[in-house]
Amino acid sequence: MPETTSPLVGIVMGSDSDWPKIKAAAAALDEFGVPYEVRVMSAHRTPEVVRQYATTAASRGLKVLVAAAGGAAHLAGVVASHTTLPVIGIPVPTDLSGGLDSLLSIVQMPGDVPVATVGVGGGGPRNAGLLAVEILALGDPALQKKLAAFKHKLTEKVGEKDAALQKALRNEIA
Ligand code: RP5
Repeated sequence: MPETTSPLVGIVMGSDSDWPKIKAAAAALDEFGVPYEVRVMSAHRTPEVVRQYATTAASRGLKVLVAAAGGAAHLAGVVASHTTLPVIGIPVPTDLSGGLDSLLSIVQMPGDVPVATVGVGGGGPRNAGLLAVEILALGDPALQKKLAAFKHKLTEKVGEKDAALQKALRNEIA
């Protein structure tokens, strides 16, 4: 994590048990050199801490909030209710249908209180980090350039995989 600049992204999670499942979000921010902070707080166990954090986030210079929780996952929604900053929700996988409970708790927000929800597991947490980077890049040409290079690399990588597959298929047929 970059330590010299103040954090632009706040990552909060309902429990420390969530961290191993969502740390790809932080890794994506690291990849782009975006400073962030990580906190554990719970909509149910520490509601006052959550309220304090969300209401002061913008004045502390944070620009995007990422909130991860599992099960009755109300953290992202509660954070969003207390701030005008964009909030990205990460549903944490659980034993109930792989985390369908988390997903529905986060994605089914009432109108007027948006939470941008990423997928459960897989590329979800990484996408949360990347989405935060994209939001920040709107006002940061240098970050925008890094994102363009990232997209270009993706195209190259998939192109290489396609070429390798075509070659393997030709060899199978021959
Ligand atoms: C949620 O409850 C947390 O986000 C976590 O996913 C889940 C279980 O928390 P622990 O019992 O492991 O602390 O609020």
